[in-house]
Amino acid sequence: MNVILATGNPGKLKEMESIFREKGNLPGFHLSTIASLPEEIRNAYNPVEDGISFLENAHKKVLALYRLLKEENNNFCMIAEDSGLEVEALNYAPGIYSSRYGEDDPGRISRLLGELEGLEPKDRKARFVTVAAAMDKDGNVVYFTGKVEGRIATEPAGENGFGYDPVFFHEPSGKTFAEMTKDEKNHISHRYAAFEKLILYLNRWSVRLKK
Ligand code: ITT
Repeated sequence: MNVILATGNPGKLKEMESIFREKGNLPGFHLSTIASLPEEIRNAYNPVEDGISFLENAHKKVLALYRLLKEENNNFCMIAEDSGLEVEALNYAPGIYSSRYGEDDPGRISRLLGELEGLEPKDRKARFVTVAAAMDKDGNVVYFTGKVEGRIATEPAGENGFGYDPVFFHEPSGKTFAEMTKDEKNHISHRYAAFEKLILYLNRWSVRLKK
């Protein structure tokens, strides 16, 4: 079975691939990305993220690819995720709008820091959330959620990761996600928590397929 990771975000893709490399012992499964699909499918893959929850948007992403691939005779499983940052003091914004909160990562971070200006650490609580979805060739879909708690730092620190990582301070580690190595982040992140469960499910699925 061809397991296709569907995301247009290179930071997410790197993390998803490395979680799959570590955990994805999936006999009979071949991991690939939308980059390996024929050009016309790649170009046509443009899910509209107008859902009102992470789950709905994750569903829209796998469904968009399913619609493009369902005529193919191959056995495949599509995997996508919707994720974002929820800040308590901002009524859980930017949430599902995290990628649209500003023009680019520096713009999004500076807007966030501006909104929280003057707030003490205890009032800067935030969490990253991921909802990962897997859909098979018959349109069956499963979802897994992962979260990680932290707070928004007063200024960016670190060069690693992507998105809001430079301002997401993880209390137990004493550093921001951008100050962590790839491996450190990948073992505590919201994405890891969701994909760990999803991969466990795929493993059980592959065992059943072999019976
Ligand atoms: P795809 O939909 O193509 O997967 P996207 O970037 O549009 O890519 P989302 O709609 O799920 O993805 O938006 C998620 C945004 O939340 C992402 O662009 C970042 O700004 C932020 N985000 C999610 N996970 C993050 C992480 O681990 N570190 C930092 N920022 C993150």
